[in-house]
Amino acid sequence: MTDRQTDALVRALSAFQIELPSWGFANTGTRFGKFLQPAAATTTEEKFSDAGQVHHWTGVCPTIALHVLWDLPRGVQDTGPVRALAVKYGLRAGSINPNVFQDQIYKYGSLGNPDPAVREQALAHILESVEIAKGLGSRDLSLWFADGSNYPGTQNIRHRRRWFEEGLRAAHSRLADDQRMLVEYKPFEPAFYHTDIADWGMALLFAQSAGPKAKVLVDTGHHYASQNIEQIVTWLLDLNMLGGFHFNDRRYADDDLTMGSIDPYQVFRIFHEILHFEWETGKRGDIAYMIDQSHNLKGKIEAMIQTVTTAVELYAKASLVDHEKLAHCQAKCALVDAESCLKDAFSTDVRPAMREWALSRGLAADPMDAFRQSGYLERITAERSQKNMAAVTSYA
Ligand code: AFD
Ligand code: MN
Ligand code: MN
Repeated sequence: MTDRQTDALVRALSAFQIELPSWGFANTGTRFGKFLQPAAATTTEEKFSDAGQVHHWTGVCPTIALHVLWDLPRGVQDTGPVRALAVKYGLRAGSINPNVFQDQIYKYGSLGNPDPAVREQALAHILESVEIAKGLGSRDLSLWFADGSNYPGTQNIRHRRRWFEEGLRAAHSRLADDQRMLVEYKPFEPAFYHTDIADWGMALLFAQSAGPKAKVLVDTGHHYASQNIEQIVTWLLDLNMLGGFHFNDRRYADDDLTMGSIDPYQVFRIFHEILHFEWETGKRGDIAYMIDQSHNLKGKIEAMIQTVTTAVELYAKASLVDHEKLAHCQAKCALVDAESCLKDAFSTDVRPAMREWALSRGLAADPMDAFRQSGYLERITAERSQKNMAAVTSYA
C-alpha cells in the first residue's frame, strides 16, 4: 500500500461506525419456524449485554437499534430503564423502530389501512415512538411498513398512497429539530401483490413530501436480484436524501444473510460511491450505517461479529480507491484503467492493516477469537439455556 492509501485506510477505520440491531441477538426464524438457541437473548438487558460484547471486541458499534414493542413494551415508561442499560453496557440507544406490522389490527395495513381508526392507531404508535426517541436521545426514527396487498384489485393503491402521505407528514411534524425519520422501502414480503412503499422512488417521494427531516433508508435486501443498488445510493447522495442503510446480504429475497457472505463486491461498490462522493464534494455524508440481520442458524453474537468485521474490511478496501486517478480516467473514458481503480482496491488484503489499527486502539486484533477466548458465550449459555430450552421442550 502507498502512503496515501495507508493514510486513507487509517482515516476510514477511525471514522467507520455501524449500528447493531437489538433483534439480532434474540431468537427469530423464518415463516417455517425458528430454531431456538440456548444462549439467545430474551430480555432487553440481555440484548444490550450481547451487543455490548460486539462493541467491546470490535470497537465500532457504539449504538444499538431498538424495536419499540420488543424492547420498550411499556413505551415511554421504559426509556429510563433503557437509558440505564445503555450506560451499564457501554452503548447508546440508536435508531427507534416502531412496530406497525404484527398486531392483528394491522391485517390490512397500518398508515395505508382503509379503516381510518386503524390509521389513527398506527400514527399514535409512531408518535409515541418519536417521544421514545426523544427520551433516549435517539436521532433517527426508522420507519418500515409491511403494508400492501396480496391480490390484484383488492385495494385502491392511490388511496393508500395518499393515506401514507398524510401519516408521514403528521409524524414528521412531531420530530424535534435534531431528529430525522428514515423511510424504508421493500418491494415484497409480507405483502405479495403490492407493497405501499415498494421502491426507492416511492420512498423518496414520501420523504420529500413529509418534510426536510425525512430521508430514505436503503435496506440492501430490499431489491430485485439484478438491481444496481449503488446507482440508487449515488442518486440519493446527490439529492441529499440518503439517510442510511440496513445492511445484510441476500441470495434470493430479503434473506438477511451475513453481510458480504454472497456478494461482498456489491457492498464495496456501495461504500465506494459514498467515499467518492465525499472526496468530490469535500462533505462527509450524514449516513446511518446499520445492520438488519437476525440469524436463524449461526450463533447470534458470532454472526454479528462476523458481519461487523466484514463491514469494516469492505469499507477499508473502498477507502483505498485513488479518487483523483479515477476521476481522470472517467473523464477520458479510459475504461479498463477506471475499472481497475476499483478492482485493485477491492483485491487488496486490508486485514493486516486492520489488525495493526485495532491493536493501536487497544482493541483485539481478532475480535472473533478474543470473544471466543473470553468465555462470555459459555457463561450466558449456562445462565440462559434452562429458560430458553424450556421453550423447546414445550414445543416438542
Ligand atoms: C424486517 C423488514 C425490514 C425491517 C426489519 C426491522 O424486512 O427490513 O427494517 O424487519 O424491523 O427485516
Ligand atoms: Mn430493514
Ligand atoms: Mn428486511
